[in-house]
Amino acid sequence: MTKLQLTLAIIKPHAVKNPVALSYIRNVIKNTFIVVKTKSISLDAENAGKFYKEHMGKFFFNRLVTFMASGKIDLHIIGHANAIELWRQILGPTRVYKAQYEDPFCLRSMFGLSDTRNVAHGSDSEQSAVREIKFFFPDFSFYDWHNIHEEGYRKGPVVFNPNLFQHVKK
Ligand code: 3AN
Repeated sequence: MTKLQLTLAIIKPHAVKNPVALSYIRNVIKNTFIVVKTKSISLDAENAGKFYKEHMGKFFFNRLVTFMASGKIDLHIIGHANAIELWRQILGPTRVYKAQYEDPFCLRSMFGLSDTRNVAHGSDSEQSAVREIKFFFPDFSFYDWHNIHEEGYRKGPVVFNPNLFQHVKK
């Protein structure tokens, strides 16, 4: 069986505030991926700017940073053999109108409000996933993940703990 790849999923503020969207998205996540870590935080504008630093200077940067600092966000480290690509596929295209036209049942089509308020984030490469997971989970050890935990999650048995919103080894 292929090793579990990790990616970072971020549920953005407007989706966290919408109970229908949130429960739908959470069900998709927990039924499709191994949820390794979950936390809920409020991001300030300074840290939102650091997280999205590659977009600094773009016309939507201030809008994006203000939005990401406007309410709680949910962070999930999720695992799957093809986690990065699969989560981005479930999200759909970045731009919501394009998503609605091309892929009406993706999360961004169903719950996206605009190109900024486009439901959720997914890392776009292994390198971004490592950077982004370290950004939000500085204590997460990739060494321990690869050498101690990954095999147990992959081979199981694991159970889902709804209070933690995480899978745990039995
Ligand atoms: P993705 O999140 O699909 O990887 P990126 O990395 O190009 O897309 O953009 C990061 C975030 O910036 C998007 N999730 C979205 O919130 C915002 N964004 C991207 N393009 C636009 C745009 N044209 N107008 C407004 N916001 C945008």
